[in-house]
Parts: sequence; C-alpha cells; structure tokens
Amino acid sequence: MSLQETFDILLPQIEADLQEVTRTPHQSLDTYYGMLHYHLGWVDHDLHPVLANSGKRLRPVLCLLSCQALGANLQQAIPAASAVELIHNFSLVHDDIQDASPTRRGRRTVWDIWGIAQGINVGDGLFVLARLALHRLGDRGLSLSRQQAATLALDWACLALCEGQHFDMTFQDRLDVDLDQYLWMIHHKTAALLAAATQLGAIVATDDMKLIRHYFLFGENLGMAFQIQDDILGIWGDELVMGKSAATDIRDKKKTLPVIYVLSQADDRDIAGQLTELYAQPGPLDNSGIQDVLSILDRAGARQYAEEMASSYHHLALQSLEQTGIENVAQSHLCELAVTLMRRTA
Ligand code: GRG
Repeated sequence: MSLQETFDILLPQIEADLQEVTRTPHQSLDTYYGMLHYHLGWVDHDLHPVLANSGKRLRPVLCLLSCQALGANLQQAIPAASAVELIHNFSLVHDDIQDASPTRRGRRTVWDIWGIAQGINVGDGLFVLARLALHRLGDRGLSLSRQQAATLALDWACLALCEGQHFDMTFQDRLDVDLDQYLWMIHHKTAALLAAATQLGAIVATDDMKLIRHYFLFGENLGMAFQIQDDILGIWGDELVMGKSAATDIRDKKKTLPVIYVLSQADDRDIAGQLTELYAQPGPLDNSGIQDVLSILDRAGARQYAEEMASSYHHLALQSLEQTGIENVAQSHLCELAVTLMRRTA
C-alpha cells in the first residue's frame, strides 16, 4: 500500500473522530461550535458546509502510524490522534491573534471574522476538547498507567508550546538572538508537539520505554526539520501554495533561521550590520526593505545554510526510526512521510 493510499484511509477516520469530538451539543450553541468548525475547515464564515483547506493533519497521521508500526491496532490511538490535532489547532487560533494574522490556510482567521475575544474563546474550547478527546483512551481498552503516561506527555508538550511561544514573541524585539536560543525556541514551539504525536502513538502500543523514546526522538527531530523548512517557506515559499503572502516573515522581521544566521555572522560584520540596520528601524518593512533583506540573505547563503540544517535534523529523525529495529509497512510510511515533508512547498 502506498503512503497516499494510507492517507486516503486514515484522513476520513481522523476527520470523523474530530467531528464527533467537536459535535455541537445543543442547537443554541450552533454559532460557537460553528466558529470551531470554521477553523477546522468544515464550514464557511456563514457557517454553511464547505470543503476548505483543513491543514495537513500531519500530527494525527504521525500518531496513528507510530502506533501501527509497533504492531497495535491504530483504532486504539484515535483519541490521541484527535487530541494532538486539536491542540495544534488551538495553538494556531491563538497564534493568529498574537501575530495579528488576517489569513491562515488561505482563509480569514477566526479572530479577523469574529473578533479577538471570540477568537480566544474558540481557542480555549479547542484546548479543552483536546483533553476530553484524550480521556477517551480508556474507552478503547487502554490501561490506566498508559492513559496517565499519555496525559502527561500531552500536558508537557502543551507547556513546552507556551514556553516556546513566549520566547518567539520576545525575540521579535531583539536583534541579539543566537542560534542556540533559536533552536531552543523552535524545539519548544514546534518540535515538542510533533514529538508528543509520535510518543503518544507509541505509548498506546507499548510499555517499552526505549521504543517509546525512539519514536519520541523521531517526532522531535522531524519537528525541528519541519520548523526550519517552515522558516524557509515563510521567506521563499510560493504565495498561492502557502495560502498567505510571500515574505511576510521578512516584512514582520521574524527571527527565523536564515535571518539569525546572517545576524550572527561575526566574520562578516558588513553583511550582519546591513541587516541589523534594516531590522532596527521601527515598524514592518516596506517592499524595498523586503527586497534589500532578500538580497542580503542571498549574498550570505542563508537559504543554503537553513536547508543544510533542516536536512541534518531530518537525518537524525530517520536514524531514530532505524534504531527501533522495526520493519513493516507503517514504519516505511513514517520514513516516506519524513522524506515527503522535506520536499513540501506549503
Ligand atoms: C498548547 C497550552 C498551549 C498553548 C499554545 C499559541 C501557542 C501556545 C503556541 C503557538 C505555537 C505555534 C503556532 C507553532 C507553529 C507550529 C507550526 C509549524 C505550525 C504549522 O503547522 P502545519 O504546517 O499546519 O502542520 P497545518 O495548517 O498543516 O495544520
């Protein structure tokens, strides 16, 4: 079975469970749940059914495949798969507010349509629904100790997300962010939840701590590579494919890896100085400022540097999978998915 065929089987199951978990409990709550459903890509902003971009559903797929690779029935991991996806979507709804982003996945963001107060409330609902989704692991016959391990794994990842987001926000006002600080930030903001996704799949399937650790590290390293790739796409990605304007990360002076690389070029003070000067100006950059930054990044070889860094985390991820010693179809799909993600354009 190909990876695409596996996606075609898994995605409807993930979608059905997400719909079940976020079902409107009473007609009087149609508007509130409608906002959640809007973000999840199932209705338009008048709350009419629509087939919109719901995102890649990468985390639940990673969770289910990790469970299956360890020989368990992936149905048992569905509550965990939904939980990670809902946490991810919760964090996106709040991130859009914090970043004042008007678009996500090619559509207006929740706060842009219904306002910040409602947006916060939609995010909060998604967060609680994620935890409620996870609590259903017991209904699928999972032992109490594995349920507890799963809850802890998700909670630690949520805390890491908040910590990473905190640093990401503080970085916006700083020009002295170094590589280690950047790596710590993306580890928490992004890699922690991908690590939790694969870890949760493994926890559902086994008590073997070593194996669980290998799957955790697979998700973690993949998450690092994934975020660096996101940084690259945020600067050089295709506007239409990405669903948001190109180079917005430059306009907003985000401290992404290519930028940090140039700012930390102690041996080329000229190029670092030029970028510092542009980034020290107040407010977002205008088009000519964006072009100047792009040309500096180009001259410094910043894209190549970031691509090499993404590729080294990608190799570490594949190494973690190899160390499990497991060979089966689900395991090959995990490898293939990792390779596909490195070639993604959105
Ligand atoms: C979890 C308690 C708790 C708080 C969250 C807001 C916040 C604190 C964290 C923000 C974290 C964040 C937005 C990280 C970005 C991660 C990332 C690379 C998102 C894009 O992921 P994709 O490409 O998205 O998988 P799709 O659209 O495919 O779902």
